[in-house]
Amino acid sequence: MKRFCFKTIPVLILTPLCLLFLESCKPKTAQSAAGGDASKSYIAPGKYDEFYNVVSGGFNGQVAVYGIPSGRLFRIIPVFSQSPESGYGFSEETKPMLNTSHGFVPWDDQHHIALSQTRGEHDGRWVFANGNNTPRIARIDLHTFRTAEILEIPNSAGNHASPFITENSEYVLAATRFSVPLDDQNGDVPINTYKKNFKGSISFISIDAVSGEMNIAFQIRTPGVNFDLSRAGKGVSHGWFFVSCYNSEQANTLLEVNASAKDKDFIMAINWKKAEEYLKAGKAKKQAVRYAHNVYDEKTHSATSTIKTEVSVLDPADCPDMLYMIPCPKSPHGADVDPTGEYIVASGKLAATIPVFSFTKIQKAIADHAFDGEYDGIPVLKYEAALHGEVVKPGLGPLHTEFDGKGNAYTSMFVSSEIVKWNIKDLKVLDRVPTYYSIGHLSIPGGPTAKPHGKYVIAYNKITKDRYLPTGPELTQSAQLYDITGEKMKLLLDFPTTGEPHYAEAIPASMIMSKQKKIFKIEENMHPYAAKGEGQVKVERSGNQVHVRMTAIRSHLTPDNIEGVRVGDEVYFHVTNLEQDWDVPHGFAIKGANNAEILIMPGETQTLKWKADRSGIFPFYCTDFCSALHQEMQGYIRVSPAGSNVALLFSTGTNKPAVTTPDKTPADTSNK
Ligand code: K7E
Ligand code: CUA
Repeated sequence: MKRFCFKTIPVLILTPLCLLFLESCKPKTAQSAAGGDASKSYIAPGKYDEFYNVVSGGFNGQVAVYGIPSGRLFRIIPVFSQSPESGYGFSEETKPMLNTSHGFVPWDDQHHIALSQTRGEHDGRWVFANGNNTPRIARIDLHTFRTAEILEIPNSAGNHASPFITENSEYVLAATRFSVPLDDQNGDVPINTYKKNFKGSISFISIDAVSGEMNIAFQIRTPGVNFDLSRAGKGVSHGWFFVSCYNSEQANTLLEVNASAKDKDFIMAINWKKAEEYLKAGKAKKQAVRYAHNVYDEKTHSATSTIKTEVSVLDPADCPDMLYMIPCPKSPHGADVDPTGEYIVASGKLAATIPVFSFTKIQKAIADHAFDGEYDGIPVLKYEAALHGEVVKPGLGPLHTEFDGKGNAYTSMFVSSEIVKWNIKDLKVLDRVPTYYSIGHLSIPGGPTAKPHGKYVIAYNKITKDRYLPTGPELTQSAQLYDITGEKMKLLLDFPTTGEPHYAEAIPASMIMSKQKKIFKIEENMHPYAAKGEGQVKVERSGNQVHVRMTAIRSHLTPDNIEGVRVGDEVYFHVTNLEQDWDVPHGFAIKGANNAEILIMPGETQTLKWKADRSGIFPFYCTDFCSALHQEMQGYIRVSPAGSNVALLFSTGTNKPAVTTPDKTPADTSNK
C-alpha cells in the first residue's frame, strides 16, 4: 500500500478531483498537531502499560508487541522470517517451521493478525498471522509469545485476505489475492487466458478448541477475482463471512487502470454454516495438492514439518445459497463488521462515499430474490436492497473501519490522511483528525470484536516525512495514538514501529500478563539430545557428524574444551540451559558459524550446526550477559586436519593448568 498515493495518479488524472487528491496527501495542519497530551500516554518507570498491542511487521515477516498507551516496544516475535537474535529459523529445531512445498522459505510479507475469540470477545490464547507471499498462516501462543505452528495454503497466491477469525475461533479464513491456475492444473498457460484458467480460493482453517492446532477444513473455489480483506459475521450475522474483492474485470495487466474500469466491484457474502452442511453432505471434491504443516513441540523443543497432499473443495455450482455478491463502489479494500454484527462497512479506495450494508436487509434481499443478475453463476444482490446507507463526503481514499462499541465507527482515509469518526446508525460524520501521513490500517483495542475495549485509536501510517529525525533514504515507520474517550479525538503520541505495520490488535494486559510462561521445566525436556545435568554431557562421533550435548549454567559451558574434531566435520552443538529461573537465557555462538547465535531459555535445548572448515582453535561463548562472570562463560574447540587421529576428548575444568603436549592429554571422556 505504500505507494498507493502515487500509483493512483494516472487513474485520478481522469477525474476533476485529481488536484484535491494530490494536495491532500499531506495535511496542511502538520505543525499544529505537534502537540499531543503526552501525560496521557506516559507510563512511569516501574508501571505497566494497559494494553499489549500486537502489530504486524509487513515486509519484515515478523510480529511486534508494543505497550499501549506508551508505545514502548517489548518484543519482536519471529514468525515467517529467520531471526538472528534468537536463532529462530537458524537453529536445527526451528528450521522446519519455515519449510514449505517450495522448500525452506525464510521470509514473508506479514499484513494482518487476528486474536483468538470466544463468544465474540478476546480470550487471550493465540494470535494468527498471515504470510502473503508464500501463502501461510501462523499461530503464535500468547503464553510464550512464540510461533507455535505454521500452515501453508494450497491453491493460493498472495494470501492477503487473511487471517480473519470467527467469533468462537471456529475458523480462520484465508482468501487469495491473486487468482491463479489451480495447483493440480497445468499452469503453463498464456497469461491472457486469465478469464478461462485463473481461479480464486477461499480456505477455511479449523482451529482445535483446546490445542489451537490448524487444519484446512475445506476450500471454496471462486471466480478469478482478487480478494482483499474480510471479517466474520458476529451476533446476528454469525455463520457468515464478508470478503471484499476487486478486479471483478478479471484483468491480467495494468490493474491500476484495467481493474478500476467498472463502477462497482463486490463484497462476497459467504454462508459458512451452509458450506459446513454441504461438506457434511459429501459435496466436496478431493483435490491433490501439496502443502506444509509445521508444528513446534514445547516438550521436545523441536518443530516437525509434514507435507499434506489433499484438500476438500466446494464448488459454488454444486452449493446453492452459499455465496452472494454485494455490489460495492470502486475497488473495495476493508470489509468491516460492527460489534452487533448487523452492519458491514465497505471501504472503496476510489469511492466518494462509504457504503454500509445491513445484514437484515441482505437476508431479506436473498429471501425476496432481489437480484441483479449473476456474476459467474453467483447471485448478485441489488445494491439498494442490501444497503443500510452511505456515509456522504467522509474524506478521500477510505481503507479500513474499526468500532468503539458506543455506536461509532472510525475510518482511515489514505488519500486525505485522516481518521474520520461517524455514527453507524445515522451515518453522520462526527469528527475528523489528521494523521501524518497516509494512514493505512487503524486499530481500536477490541475494535473487531463484539465488545471493543475502546479508549484509543491507533493509526498506522505509510509515510512519515517530517515526523522524526531523518535516517537516510529510508525513514522509520510510524504509529500514532489518539484518545477517543471524548467526543473529539485527541492525538496523544507518535511512536516509531519496525517493519511496515499493516493491521494490529490490542488486548488488555490483565488478560494475559499473569499467564506468561517463565521457564521450561528441565524434567519435562524430551529433546533427544538434552543433557539434563552436567553428568549427561557427551561428545559423540558418527561418521563426519559430531554431536555435542552441552549444558549452560551461570557461568560456564560444559564441556568447554573439545578436541578431536576434524576438518569437514559437521558439529551439532545441542545446548541445554540448566537454569530454572525466569529471565536467565544463555546464548551460544562459535567463530565462523554460517548461521546465527542460538538463545536458549531456561530448561530448553537448542542446536547450532557448525562446519569445521579449517584446522585450528575456535572459541565459543555465551552471548547473553547472564551474570557477573558472563564474560568467563566460554570455551574452545580444536579442529585437526581431515584424517587426523587426535582422539575425541571433552572436559571442563579438569586439565588445569594447561598441559604442553595436548595430544597426550589424558582422555576425560567421563567428564567428572
Ligand atoms: Cu495494508 Cu490490510 Cu495489506 Cu490496508 S492492507 S493498509
Ligand atoms: Cu551465559 Cu552469559
